[in-house]
Amino acid sequence: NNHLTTSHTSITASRRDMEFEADQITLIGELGEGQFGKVYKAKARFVNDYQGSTIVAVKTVKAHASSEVRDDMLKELRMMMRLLDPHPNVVTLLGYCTKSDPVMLVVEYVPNGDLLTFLRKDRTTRNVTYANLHTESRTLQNTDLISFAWQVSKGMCYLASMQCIHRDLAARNVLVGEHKTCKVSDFGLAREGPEYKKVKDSPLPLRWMAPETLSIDRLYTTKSDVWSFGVLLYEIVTLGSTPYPTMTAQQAAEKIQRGLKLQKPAHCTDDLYFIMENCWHFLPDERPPFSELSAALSRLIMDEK
Ligand code: ACK
Repeated sequence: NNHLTTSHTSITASRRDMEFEADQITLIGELGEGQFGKVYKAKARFVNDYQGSTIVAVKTVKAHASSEVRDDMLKELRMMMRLLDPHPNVVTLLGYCTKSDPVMLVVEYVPNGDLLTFLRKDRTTRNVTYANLHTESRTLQNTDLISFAWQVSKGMCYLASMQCIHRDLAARNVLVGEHKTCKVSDFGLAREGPEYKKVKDSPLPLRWMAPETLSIDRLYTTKSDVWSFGVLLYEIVTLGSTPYPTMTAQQAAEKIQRGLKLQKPAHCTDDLYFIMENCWHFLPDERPPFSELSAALSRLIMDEK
């Protein structure tokens, strides 16, 4: 077993050969700026015993990152290592390189960028910040949109079954692969255990957060992920609108704690809004599990056909 230790984190790999040597990885180009630092497209040799090279995505930590940021990345790594069976709707960890500085996290390359940008690209009109452009969509059909939602719910079913709370589920953290596959990504905020209390003060995705995670206790559960999933559904039907567009994030947060819910977007069907609304029950226990959301969404897909 590979064993990796820092001052705060210790990781034990149950899959062998996940540690890459730095010379097995050749960076090709930059994909963008992630939560911890740059994300690169890279070539890796010997991924999963495949004798050749495979295109991968490599996440690195900023050169001057604090030890806290480094630890967060190692936590993300530890979280991902617990997800032993690859799931088609979750970005798969292929390995890591902890001997290098910066530390590198090697994940499956997902070619079509994040879902938020993907949805917005499909709008016919530019510079629209708040409108439901569903019917003016260029190429995405209704079934595509519901399929995105269904796929994310499947990925979340898997994460929930592994006791993984994502804590930052949003369209920007879903990646789009070949054939419009959706993969849940960015476990940066993900923490182990059925419940996790937040201690640190870092920027928070307020518009996506459930009331109980905004309260002083900041209690995260799979049911707070369900709330965020409802907001993600809103992002999908509106082709990437920002939730609570007329408010600042702070204003939205205050109102969410007092019971505010997103209104039904124009062109959103009653069936789909019903699913969203269910995610926004004030009491976490009243929100459906991901398995139920998944079943409801697959019924909608059947109805479309
Ligand atoms: O929208 P994007 O192209 O998709 O820009 C962001 C950027 O890196 C910072 O997060 C991209 N990205 C992140 N993870 C991956 C991945 N596994 N495969 C491909 N692109 C990725 C993301």
